[in-house]
Amino acid sequence: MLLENKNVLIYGVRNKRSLAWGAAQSVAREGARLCLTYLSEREGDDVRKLVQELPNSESVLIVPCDLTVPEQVTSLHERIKEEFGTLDAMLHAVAFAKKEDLDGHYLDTSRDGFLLALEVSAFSFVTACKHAVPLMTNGGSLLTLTYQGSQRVVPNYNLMGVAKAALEASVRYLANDLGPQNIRVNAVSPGPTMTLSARGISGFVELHKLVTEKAPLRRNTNIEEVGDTVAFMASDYARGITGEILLVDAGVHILGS
Ligand code: IMJ
Repeated sequence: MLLENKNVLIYGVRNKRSLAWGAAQSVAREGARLCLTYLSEREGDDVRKLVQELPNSESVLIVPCDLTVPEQVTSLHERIKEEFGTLDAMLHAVAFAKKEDLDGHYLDTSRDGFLLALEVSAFSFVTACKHAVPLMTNGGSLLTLTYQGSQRVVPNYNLMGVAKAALEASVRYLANDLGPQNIRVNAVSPGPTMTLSARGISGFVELHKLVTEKAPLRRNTNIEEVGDTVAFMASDYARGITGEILLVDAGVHILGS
């Protein structure tokens, strides 16, 4: 088991299709002790139900936490310190932009929408890292999820592309800050995946179909393979990797058109 005796914190499980849920399953299977967070009480009920499917479900810590509310982040980490003592890995699978900012022209982005998307999708990773670091006394692995729309123009990704560019640059600066403490900082970048965050986005279904036809592996990315990559990146097998944006996209990124 890759993660035996390791403690892992995961933000962003919402339902069984969540990339964070794929990660929770892989990480639990590899023997880690888990803490999962949720936003609202309703989502808390859903997460508690999902967790029953995990091995050792009774030892999973489930705590409410909105990364934009400092007191909630502080009390989450107090709980983790009490229950786990230390932390070995953290996955941040959190993003939000207003629906109106994921359509039409990027030129029409409002100041409010911009600040919200960058706060929730990029600065929240800095917050999560800042709080995790004091518990990573034996080194650690800090992880986030990104998307290739940060580097290339993808129809309608718009403001999220800009937020993910800030997130990816944060990964590099944080990796440089924390390397001396043997804390690695990386992002996993999945191809288009059928999650709640992607369905309902205009053009998503068409893009999904195009990937099935053109991707070197002739299929889309699934949450299980992204989860296994997260487990690897959290483990000591990835001990030489930091500051990296790792694409897990069935090969789509190598294509020219
Ligand atoms: C999102 C928008 C436009 C194109 C998109 C996506 N493509 C993909 C996504 C091609 C794969 C999904 N993605 C990578 C995201 O980061 C999604 C973030 C997101 C989604 C929503 C939908 C509902 C809402 N706000 C959101 N904020 C961020 O209200």
